[in-house]
Amino acid sequence: MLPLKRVAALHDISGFGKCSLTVALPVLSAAGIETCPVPTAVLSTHTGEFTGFTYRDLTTDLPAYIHHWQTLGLHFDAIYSGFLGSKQQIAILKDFCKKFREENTLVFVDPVMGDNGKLYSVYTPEICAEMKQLAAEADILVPNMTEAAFLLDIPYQPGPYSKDYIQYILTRLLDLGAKTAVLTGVWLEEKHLGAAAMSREEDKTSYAFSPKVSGMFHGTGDVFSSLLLAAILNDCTLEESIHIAVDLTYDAIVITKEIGTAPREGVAFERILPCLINRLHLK
Ligand code: PXL
Repeated sequence: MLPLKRVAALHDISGFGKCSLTVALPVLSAAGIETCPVPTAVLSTHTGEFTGFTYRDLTTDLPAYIHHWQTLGLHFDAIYSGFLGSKQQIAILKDFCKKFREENTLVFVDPVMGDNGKLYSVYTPEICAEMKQLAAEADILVPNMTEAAFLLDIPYQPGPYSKDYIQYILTRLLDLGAKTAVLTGVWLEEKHLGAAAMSREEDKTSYAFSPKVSGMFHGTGDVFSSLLLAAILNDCTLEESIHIAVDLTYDAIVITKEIGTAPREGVAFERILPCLINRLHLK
């Protein structure tokens, strides 16, 4: 029997609204991957479309937490980062990579900062600057179009995009230092939305699209990234992985619309976990 692959997931945990760790843990576990959380903050809900949420920053707990893991000599196949609420937390993640990155450890960075051309309320230009440095160290960097604009210091374009523009953004993300860039929120025409990927190893751009569903659904970025990492760690190619992540994120959104829950409550990714297992041939 092959041993389980193991991921260290550095994200917040938001009690309600399905994002970050409440998505990463079940998605990666369903994909047969051992997932070890490093909770960066505990919130009662995520910060989008909710007010009055509680926010317990765990920054000061992290050095001892991480030191304990070092004493255990843990090995990770991937280090997965998402929402990081402060400059110090990004610095801690960089230090985590220094301590735990081995030759084959995949550093997967979802530079969660904003959406629809705007930064999330807790993000400052200072945090963005730190995020840029983290992006440079990523093996796989997964920004949406807003995050790419902030990382590259260019104005946000709402779309539709030309293939030339998408290739330009992807090339600039690789120039930042990332080895592979996967861009989400890509649309070339009104009816389809998806992702595009470019890697230093291959001289091509891959695209994956699904029908566009109207409305803004919270946490879809986290669902997409967790599915993408799940596929990559199950040895799918980059192109197969973006197709799996786009298709299943779309399915989760369609199911959520059918159920009729409020968009801020997150998407019903729970219903697509059996499909993920099928697509990864894990049965
Ligand atoms: O979905 C990204 C995310 C993660 N964690 C927290 C958030 C958000 C986006 O708003 O607020 C706490």
